[in-house]
Amino acid sequence: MNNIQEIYEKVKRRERISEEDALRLYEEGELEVLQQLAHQIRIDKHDDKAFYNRNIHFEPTNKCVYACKFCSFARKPKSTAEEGVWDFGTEELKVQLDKYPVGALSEVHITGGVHPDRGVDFGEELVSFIKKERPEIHVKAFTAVEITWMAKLSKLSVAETLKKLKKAGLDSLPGGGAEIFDSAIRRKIAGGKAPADRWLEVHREAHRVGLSSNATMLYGHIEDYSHRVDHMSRLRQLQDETGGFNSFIPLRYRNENNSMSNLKEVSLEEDMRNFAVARIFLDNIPHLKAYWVMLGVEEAFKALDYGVDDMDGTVDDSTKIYSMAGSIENPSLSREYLTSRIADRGFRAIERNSVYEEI
Ligand code: V47
Ligand code: SF4
Repeated sequence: MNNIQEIYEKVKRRERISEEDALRLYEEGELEVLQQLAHQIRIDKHDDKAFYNRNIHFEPTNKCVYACKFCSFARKPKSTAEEGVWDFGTEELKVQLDKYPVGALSEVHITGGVHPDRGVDFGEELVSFIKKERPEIHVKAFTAVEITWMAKLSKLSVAETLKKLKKAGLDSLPGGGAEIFDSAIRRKIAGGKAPADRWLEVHREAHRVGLSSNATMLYGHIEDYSHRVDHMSRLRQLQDETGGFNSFIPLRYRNENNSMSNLKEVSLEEDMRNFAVARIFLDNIPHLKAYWVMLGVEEAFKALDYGVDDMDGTVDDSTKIYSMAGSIENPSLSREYLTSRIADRGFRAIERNSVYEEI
């Protein structure tokens, strides 16, 4: 087994590190060294660019057939409007879109609860509605868990479901639903939802039909470092095979209003360590995203020094998933603010589209 100095040297030579190496970096790596290594890798890949986009989220429903223990957002399918449940369709989507003049948005991100009665037809309806109203907007919609459910309800294969959605205008898949792939941990925190192999298979199939995607990792709950390494390793393998992932997004577990609220949230230092190790280990996924809505604005800017090159987007107060879990209320950042704060930290703010072409 390599000692920590040998692993540092390996990283400096840009050799791929093993799972064992990554585990050792988590356990024994000095934060300052990890920071320097991750930073050099991000500079090699992206120079001093820090990407963002102009996006909103649309969350069609918070009804969900699953009951993940970390989730503060979902409600039981039979809950009533008085209990805070919503079921939105194209009418509400139109109200959202109409708030923005043409050209003011480049992406709509759609995700929500797994609705008991909504199959692929509903997905097609939402996606094609956006394309009809705003053909220039990139539609990044439906996690692998939502796709799996739609396919089941509509009695279609995953490939057929993805092809139908793509034909309706779907452009890419978001990275949600990945949580943590290890089966024992996943079973404990994410109940009966799509297992790891299924999540990976949906993304493999998406890449095969020409849809790129992102990948997340929910960390800082009951997993240990070996589970994080296993998670990233499975993503690295799939990326070697398909090349279809655009970005990796670590999501720190937030502990308000859910069934695991007894757990403490991890520290800022732990977040930074995690970003740095992810940047070093995932040598084949081009972008590393700090989703400021979840992480906190200051924390996300800080992460730019630890390998992160992407801040996600303006968001404009359009998501509830994180505020319900204890994160920022009414999350919204202006382009001007993002740009000037990124510059303050010594990086160059670059507006991108959803597949990281510069605008
Ligand atoms: O899969 C839910 C996470 C994800 C909590 O692809 C929680 O660009 C922390 O995937 N604490 C959905 N995390 C959001 C998501 C996402 C977000 C931004 C950008 C992209 C992208 C994808 O939210 C879920 C789950 O892992 N989540 N509850 C919580 N209490
Ligand atoms: Fe449902 Fe997603 Fe929440 Fe799990 S994380 S309960 S699948 S909305």
